[in-house]
Amino acid sequence: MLILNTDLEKLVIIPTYNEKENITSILHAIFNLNEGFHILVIDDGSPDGTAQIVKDLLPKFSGQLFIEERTGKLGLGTAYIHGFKWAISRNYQFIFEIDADFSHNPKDLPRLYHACKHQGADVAIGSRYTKGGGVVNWPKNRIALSKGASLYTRMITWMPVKDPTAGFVCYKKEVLETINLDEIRFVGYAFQIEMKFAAWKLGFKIKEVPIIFQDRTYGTSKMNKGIVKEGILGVLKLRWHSLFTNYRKRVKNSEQLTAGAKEKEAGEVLAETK
Ligand SMILES: Nc1nc2c(ncn2[C@@H]2O[C@H](COP(=O)(O)OP(=O)(O)OP(=O)(O)O)[C@@H](O)[C@H]2O)c(=O)[nH]1
Ligand SMILES: [Mg+2]
Repeated sequence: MLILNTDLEKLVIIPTYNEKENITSILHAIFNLNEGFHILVIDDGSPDGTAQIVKDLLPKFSGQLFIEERTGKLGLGTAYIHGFKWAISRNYQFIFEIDADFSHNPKDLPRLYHACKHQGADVAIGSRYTKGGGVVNWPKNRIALSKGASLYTRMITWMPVKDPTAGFVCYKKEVLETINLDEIRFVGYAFQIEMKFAAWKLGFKIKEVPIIFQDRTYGTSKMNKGIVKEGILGVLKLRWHSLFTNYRKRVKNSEQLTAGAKEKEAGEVLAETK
């Protein structure tokens, strides 16, 4: 594995499972921003050949596009953990999560970056439920599930984040280095919730940037009952651990303690700015 020592700036991680209808367009949409985003695709052996499509594009986007292939569908959470470690080892300063299915508009990536780079955020969340955010085209039952999950998470954890299940996020490298990624074990919604919860508990500043979320037009959803169940139980587990065990200690990376986060109390959620 080649490890570069120079500081690289922005890496967008896209986890994929059967996204052949979306992958080419999402890669082009991000590169066409011309904002210097690099992209790492984490493909879990998609039977529809998503990985091959990416590999065919590698020469065209040499030095900006990368792929990591895993052998089976191991889940969104572990795909991101794999990508986070990859990004840290190459010294990327800002690391983004985005879905492949255009539910998140790539044009919003620079706004998430701006929040972290210039507005004091350590974590910027592309938020559907903050002022100015929204959801279009989603079936009513999905909106109800998502809003219900947000409310439930807030009630149980007291984390003041309006869209805790959001999968459109920018993390400063320091956040991902400080969290012990091996202790994050959830896979679906619960993974997204736990990453934010861990960052907040470790004292990092979170900012919600309003975005409009769209239902996917192409390909199929990988959402299932197991993911919902994991979310419901996972949130309870987080609360339990934070009340009765030393959650901060468990989730903090003991090898890479950063002075800044070391003694902080729970982080703040920054006020919305235009
Ligand atoms: N590598 C990898 N990627 C996955 C896995 N499951 C889902 N993904 C990807 O994660 C992203 C989000 O998955 P979606 O199926 O869109 O899940 P969702 O957004 O909760 O569901 P919908 O809103 O119904 O689309 C997409 O880019 C998927 O291809 C997985 O097990 N491994
Ligand atoms: Mg989706």
